[in-house]
Parts: sequence; C-alpha cells; structure tokens
Amino acid sequence: MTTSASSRSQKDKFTFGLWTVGWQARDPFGDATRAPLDPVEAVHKLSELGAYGVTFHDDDLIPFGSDDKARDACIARFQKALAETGMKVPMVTTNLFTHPVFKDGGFTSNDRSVRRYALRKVMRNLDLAAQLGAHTYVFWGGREGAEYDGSKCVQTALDRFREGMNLLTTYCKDKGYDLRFAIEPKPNEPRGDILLPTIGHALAFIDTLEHKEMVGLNPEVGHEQMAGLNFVHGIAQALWHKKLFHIDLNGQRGIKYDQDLVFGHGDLLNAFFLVDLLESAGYEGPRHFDYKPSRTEDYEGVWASAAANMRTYRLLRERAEKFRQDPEVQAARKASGWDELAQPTLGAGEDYKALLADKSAYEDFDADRVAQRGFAFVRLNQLAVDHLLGSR
Ligand code: DIG
Ligand code: MN
Ligand code: MN
Repeated sequence: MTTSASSRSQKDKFTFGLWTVGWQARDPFGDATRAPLDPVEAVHKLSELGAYGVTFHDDDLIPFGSDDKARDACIARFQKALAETGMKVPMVTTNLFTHPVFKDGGFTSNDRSVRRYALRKVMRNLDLAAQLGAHTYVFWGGREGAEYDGSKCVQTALDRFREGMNLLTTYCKDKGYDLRFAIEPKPNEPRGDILLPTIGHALAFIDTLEHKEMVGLNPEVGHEQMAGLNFVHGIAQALWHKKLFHIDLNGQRGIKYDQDLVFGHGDLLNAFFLVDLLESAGYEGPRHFDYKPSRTEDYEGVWASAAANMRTYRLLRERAEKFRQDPEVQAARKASGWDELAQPTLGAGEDYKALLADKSAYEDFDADRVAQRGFAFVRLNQLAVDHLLGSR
C-alpha cells in the first residue's frame, strides 16, 4: 500500500534516519548482512511507506572525505529525491563517532586538533542543515567519554563540551539560522561511559550554556532504559522544562547493549504511556524513529520493520485515546487521586503561617486512619492493559 505525500498527515510527522534503514548490519561480532542502500532509494521507499521526512548525519549522505564536487553531487541527488517525494528534513546531525580520528571523542577529545576539526565538521553541516530547511540539530556525543577514570578530567571535558556548544550556538545566531540544538543522552556504548549519560545530566548541563534557550533534548527510548530509568518519567520532566525539542523512538529490552529495536518491541506498556503522554501533552515535533532493522533481516524485512514503527505508533495512539475517553478509566483515575494531585497543596492565598494555624494538617491529623486508604493503581493499570490488548 503506498501513501502519497498529500495523504501523509501532519499529525503523524513520522521521520527516519538514513542510517536506520541503511544500516548494513555490521556489528562487533559479524560482517554486514545487507548491501549498501542508496540514500535516494531510502527517501523514495520511506515516502511510499508513509513517512513525513528523513534525517541524516553528514557522512550518511556524503561519504567521508568526498571532495566538493562529489559532495555537491550527493546533495543535488538528495534534494531531487526530496522534491520528487515531498519528503522533509526536520533534523540533521553530525557523525563524530565513526572515523578513527574521533576514537577519544570530538568536542572532548584529549587531542585539541581533533576538537577543532570536530567543530569545523559540525559548522559545515550546520550550513547544509539550514540550506535543507531543518529546524533541529542533534548532538549525540557517542564518543564523548572514557573507559578509564584516569584518562581525562571530566570537569575539564565538560568545559570543552560547553565551549563547543557555546561556539556553535553563537555561529547559528550570527548566521541567522532557524535551528535549535538537541542533545541526545546515552549512558554508554561505544564508550565505556559517555558524558551527559541521561536526561537529567543533560538538563543540568544545558542550564550552564551561554545560549541555553537554543538548546534542548533529543531523548532516545532505549538509552534511558539502558540506565534502568523510566523513559516516560524522563520525557515528562523534559516536557516540564520545555526542553523536548525532538525524540528518538525505538525499543529496548532491559539493561543490556543498545538494541535499537522497532518502536514498541521493547517495553510495550511504557510505549503506550509514552504515546499517551506525547499526544496529550501536545508535543508537535517529529515522531523520529532511530532504530536498527535486525541483522537477521533482508531488505524486505527492513521495509517491513520501518512500516512496523509507524503502525505501532498509530495503534498505540488510537488505544491511548480510547483509554483516556473511557468513563471507567476516568472514574478509576478519580478514585486513585489523579485529579487531586493537580490541586495545589496550599489553598488560594494560603502561606506557611496559615498552614501552621491549620490544626487539621498536623495536630489533629490521624495518620493511621489516612494510611488505611487504598489508591487502586493496579486496577487503573489493568484498564490500561485491557485497552492495550484491545479488550475494551
Ligand atoms: C544514536 O542513537 C544517535 C545517532 O544515531 C544520531 O547521532 C542520533 C540522532 O538521532 N542518535
Ligand atoms: Mn540507540
Ligand atoms: Mn538516537
């Protein structure tokens, strides 16, 4: 079934990285199982499947080391495919992790010449991102980190990371680019420990930047889950800080290597509540899939996996909407105090003096009696499972 550009709904805004469907499935223990994929073919195929756009690292589109003539030809072919399909490029990013020169990082390499090279590589690709109409630029510091606690001073590394981000945000502002930066946290892999490992670390770092208003987050499902964290909680806090600038959707099955499974093929119940959160919070950014078609798949399987990401998101969105509209769920939420939590703890105009004067809040408070209350969270959760399984 093909989906023309006109029938692609803005509501979905499904996007894919060229590096996802183009992954040749080389891993640390085995060679590629698939032939290289032409980015132009990826654009057309993803368009046919109903995607809204594609994203890329500079090296995904332009082979590392290409001369200007070859680079221009790659860009021209890509732009022609975008024009033919109507596909957008909402996000662009830089590969600062594949070439051996980045083996100790880009912005935080102990080698200063590598740090300067990395900044120039990003600046060149920021120009291309702006040229293609992207509005988000992702920074995944996959090689920013270490295997040994003595190999670098992390405080100094963070100084260098901040120096880089401040220079690049200043560059974009001076050039007048309509770009926002999105930092993508990950706890480890390929480095033993990666700097800015979680949403929390990244939020704190962003707050120290010169142009912090330009910098937000691109959290990835599996990366928080690799650290044993709840992705829905992380996204909720990112939204609370108004820093959810982009999102990488995929699946992960517990604390292990980065699986990059199809969205929903990991913790499906957490994916249900994630979609419920994104949709009810009014997140307007792309639903970006950063996943790897399993090494076991041929290209027929690759395209089926791309479609699976979008299908799963749509199914979860339908079920989350029904869940929220279900009168029994609304009653169960009321019984569990969901609505009561939204009520401020202090009354209108009440200050600590009024609280101290309220004997029902402490002196006359019967903790043993109140402790008897049940919150019926399990019943509420089973209603979610019922909706997820389509039995309501
Ligand atoms: C991996 O999760 C990273 C890289 O693929 C890329 O830099 C970023 C963009 O979403 N995700
Ligand atoms: Mn990942
Ligand atoms: Mn990612």
